[in-house]
Amino acid sequence: MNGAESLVQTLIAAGVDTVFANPGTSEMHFVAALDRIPGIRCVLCLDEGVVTGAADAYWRMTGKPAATLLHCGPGLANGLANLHNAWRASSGIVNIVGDQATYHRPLDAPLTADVEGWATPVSGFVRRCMKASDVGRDAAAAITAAKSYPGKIATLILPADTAWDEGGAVGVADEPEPASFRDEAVAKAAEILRAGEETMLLIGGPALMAAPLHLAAAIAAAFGAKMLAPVSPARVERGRGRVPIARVPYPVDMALAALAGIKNLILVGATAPVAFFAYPDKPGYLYPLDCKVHELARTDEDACGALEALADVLNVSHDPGLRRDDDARAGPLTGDITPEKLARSLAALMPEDAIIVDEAISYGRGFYPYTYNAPKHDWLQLTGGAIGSGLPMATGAAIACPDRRVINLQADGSAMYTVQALWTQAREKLDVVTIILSNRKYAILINELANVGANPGATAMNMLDLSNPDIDWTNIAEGMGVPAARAATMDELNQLLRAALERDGPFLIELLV
Ligand SMILES: Cc1ncc(C[n+]2csc(CCOP(=O)(O)OP(=O)(O)O)c2C)c(N)n1
Repeated sequence: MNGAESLVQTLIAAGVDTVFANPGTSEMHFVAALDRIPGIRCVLCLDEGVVTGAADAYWRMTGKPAATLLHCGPGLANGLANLHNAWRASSGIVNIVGDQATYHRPLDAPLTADVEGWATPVSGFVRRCMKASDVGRDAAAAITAAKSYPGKIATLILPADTAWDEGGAVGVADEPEPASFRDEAVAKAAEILRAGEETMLLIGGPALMAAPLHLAAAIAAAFGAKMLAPVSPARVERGRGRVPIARVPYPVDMALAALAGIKNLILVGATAPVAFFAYPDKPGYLYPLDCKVHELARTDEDACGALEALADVLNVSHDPGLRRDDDARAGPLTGDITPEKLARSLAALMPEDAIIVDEAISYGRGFYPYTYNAPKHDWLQLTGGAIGSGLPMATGAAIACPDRRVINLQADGSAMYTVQALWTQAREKLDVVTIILSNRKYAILINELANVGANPGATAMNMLDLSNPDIDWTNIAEGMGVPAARAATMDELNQLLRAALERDGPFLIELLV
């Protein structure tokens, strides 16, 4: 057995059965081992940003790490922005980077780079294999790290000779212990809630799954507390029968208003809310100056367990009786396209158990409330602000959940970063409907110019304009094997969306907004 074969066997033994790949020469023995040993689905992606974004969503939907296959430092570097988003989402990924052979590295050949230096800021684990006989052990350590709560990016650097040399041995990954929570934090949260001051629970991470969210809502209702989710959560289970939770608004003034008057902020698997950026004369923290912040569970602690314990201490029943089954699906709507109508039509037409991948940026700000009563679904978002995650995440979510429909609400500017994902969707015949919100500009940045107090002229506005030439989305999609059509009214959209959700494979709708 060579080192590469021991790597593949170690992955399979630990249940890692999907690799998102963009290989090069130094990974050829890994590629050959994946070919010889059945058990891993290999998904070719035509840019590393697609690889890493897909692996991120795969974890978010399965709680199981996928592996990546990246080529040397520059391949990793191409994937860094979506690794940043995955790191912000606390996603577990076995991030495998092939590299120069150990004895070739000192020669400083052109692709030699500081792989560790690029990997470290987004990784919870970085290790370079030094000989074939260690590859299985190192891979097992990486898998264990990737699975450790709440999920980590574990970068394993695989020099070519450690892959091709004989002497490989299969490693055994651990199933890491679940994280714990602190009893004293639970007692303190109980005390705060009982005291009856204005209190808010900020719910993040795995506590945004349906069951813990119901429990949090029951606690909040029993003690008159408010609840919010962070501005960009990794995954929320929502829709009919589930707790409708709003997010901290993105615009600073709206966020300050949402948290005004709060005396106690209890963090449940979330961090204290801060503005995305600094703006002249606006605060960075989004809660009032006299508000005390308490960590019921840090992001690396078991937030769901902490909620269970808090409910026990407070004697709160697990059924909050808060379900909104009023079936207010006011749609699909017709006429001109507006964000509200789009969200309502989506709520009316989406099937049960859909996965919404939201990189709608400015156009999607208001989608959330209009989809509370949609059939139950998952909502995945851009977590780290590094745009270009939507199409890759839709791809990874569809690989993760082949029985579910994925709907990608996708701003056009962001889509252009990783548009190659469409090709993978076509090749893998994934049930993804992409709705391109084609406003032909960087609309959010036009607002931001005003927010920072800048006074734009023609040069500035030209840098935020995506027309001249207009991007032809239907041709782009079709050129990569994804059938596509354009909609300029709600009626056209409804018709296309209905049809797209009934057919097999991917479809793209360019929505002229
Ligand atoms: C990797 C990365 N590059 C650049 C930016 C800066 N940026 C933020 S939003 C944006 C434009 C988004 O445009 P689009 O996706 O069309 O959405 P819209 O603003 O029109 O809603 C840019 C370039 C970023 N956030 N991340």
